[in-house]
Amino acid sequence: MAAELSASLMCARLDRLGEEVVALDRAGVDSFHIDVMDGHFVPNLALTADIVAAVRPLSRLPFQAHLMVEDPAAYLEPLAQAGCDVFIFHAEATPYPRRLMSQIAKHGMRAGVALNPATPVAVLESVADVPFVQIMSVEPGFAGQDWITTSPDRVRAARAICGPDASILVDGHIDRTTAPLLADAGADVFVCGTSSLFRGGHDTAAYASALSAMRECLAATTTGRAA
Ligand code: S6P
Ligand code: MG
Repeated sequence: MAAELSASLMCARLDRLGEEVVALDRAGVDSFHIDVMDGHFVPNLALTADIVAAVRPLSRLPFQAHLMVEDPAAYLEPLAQAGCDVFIFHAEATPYPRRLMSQIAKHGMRAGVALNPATPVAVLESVADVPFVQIMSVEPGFAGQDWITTSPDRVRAARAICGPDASILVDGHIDRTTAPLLADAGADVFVCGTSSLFRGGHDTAAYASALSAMRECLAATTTGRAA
């Protein structure tokens, strides 16, 4: 299975987000990662459904929304209307994950469940047939943080619970050092932010070069799962 490299749009140049989406699409990203925050679940604010709607016509690639909010259900309608394909909520934000997953499906989106670093991976056992899991490898809320070194162990545990067909996304300080460790543990979707994709220039050539470096390091992983 090929690794999916997802561009974290909150790390792009926000003063010209449309141009950034076009450049990233041309450079070969596989999807866009949209961080949505409410200032309560995490002490920050980020992107919104209106911003997604504004740039959505510029790419046919999947848009995945990562909901760092206290009431994810309130964002279903606006994000579905804006054109999001994947809706990833935090397990810590709802006591009724199955109900929310069914609401996400009714809105035509694929559901994903995200776990904060302090949340036991075993909570996934109580949500049957989780098709898409996101393991945070930093505390949510901010880009540019150091990664949490137990993250590969958490990915391994999630893979054991969710099985070979689930998608396991990792988010937080994904770079050429951390991505192979996470891939070997069973991750196959990698959020690329300031640690990998947005380190140099903000144009198609710079992004293509950063993506190629990421694919090269993932191709060398031992499991071959994400190569
Ligand atoms: C963090 C957010 C992430 C970041 C991304 C940044 O709360 O969920 O999606 O945007 O992880 O990447 P980096 O390489 O700066 O950690
Ligand atoms: Mg995120």
